[in-house]
Amino acid sequence: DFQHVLINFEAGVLTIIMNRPTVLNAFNELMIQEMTEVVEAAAQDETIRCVILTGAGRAFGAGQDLSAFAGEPSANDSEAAQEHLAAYHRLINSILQLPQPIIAAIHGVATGISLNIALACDLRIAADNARLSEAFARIGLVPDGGGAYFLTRLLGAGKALELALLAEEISGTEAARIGLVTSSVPQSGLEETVRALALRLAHGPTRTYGLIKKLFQEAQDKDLAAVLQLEGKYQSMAIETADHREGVQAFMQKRPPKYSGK
Ligand code: T3D
Repeated sequence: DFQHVLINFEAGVLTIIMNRPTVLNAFNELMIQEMTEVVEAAAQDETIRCVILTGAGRAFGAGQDLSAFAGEPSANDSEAAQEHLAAYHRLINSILQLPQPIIAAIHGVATGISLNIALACDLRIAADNARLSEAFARIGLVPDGGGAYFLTRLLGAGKALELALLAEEISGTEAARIGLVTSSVPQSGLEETVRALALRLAHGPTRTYGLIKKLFQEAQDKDLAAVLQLEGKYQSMAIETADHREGVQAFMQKRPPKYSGK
C-alpha cells in the first residue's frame, strides 16, 4: 500500500497515478520513492504489457514540492541535494529501462521535474488545454531530471534552450505541434484516447517493444556503423520471439495476429 501513488491493473495495463492532488501532485521524497518502487516492480512483471502514468485531480504534476526548498541554505544542503537528485535519477532510469511501453497522460499543469518525468516516457498524450512548462529557471534552477537530454533530442537544441530559458507555459496543442508530446486531444477525450492506445500496445509484441526501446536508446549516441551492428544484435533477439513467429503466421494465414508478449 502506498501513500502517494495509486495503482490500477486491468487488461494488461498498469496505471500509475501520482496522488498528492492538494499540491497538484508535486513530488516529495516519499512519492519519488513509491513511484520508483512501482516502476521497478512493473519491469519484473510479465503480465503487465503497458503502463500509463498520470496524475490525480486537476493536474499531471507541479514539479518538486517547493515547501521542502523554502528554508535558508545550510551547510548540509549540498549533500542532501545530491541524495535528493539521486532519488530522481533512479526514478528516471527505472522509467527508461522499463521493458514495457509507458505512456504519460498529461492534463492540467505539467511543470518542472514532473514534465521531465513525462519526457522519459515513450509516448505522451496531452489534453489540448494542458499547461506544460520547464519552470526551473523561474525559481533560479537549471532543468534537471534529464531535461537537457530529453528536450534537445525531442525538439533540437534551439527550441529546447528557448523552453528552458523562457520557462513559459505552452498548451498541449502547441506541445504536440512542436513534438514535445505525441499528440493532443480535447481534455474530455484524454482518458479514453490513452486507454485505447494502452490496450493496443498491451496486445502487441511486448518483448519486441522492449528490444525496440533498447535499440533506440542505445542508438542515440552512436554512428551509423555502430547502429547497424546494434540492430543486428536486437533483430536476432526479436527473430527468436514467439510473437515474431505469430506475426508472420498471421500474415500468411490472412488473419489478425494474437500476440502473447513472449
Ligand atoms: O532537484 C530537484 O529537486 C528537482 C527540481 C525540481 C524543480 C522543479 O520541479 S521546478 C518547478 C517547480 N514547480 C513550480 O515552480 C510550480 C509552482 N506552482 C505554481 O506555479 C502554480 O501552483 C501552478 C502554475 C503550477 C498552478 O497554479 P494554479 O493557480 O492552477 O494552482 P495553485 O492554487 O497555485 O496550486 C494549488 C495548490 O498546490 C496550492 O496550495 P494551496 O494554496 O491550495 O494550499 C499551491 O501552493 C500548491 N502547489 C502547487 N505547486 C506546488 C505546490 N505546493 C508545493 N510545491 C509545488 N511545486
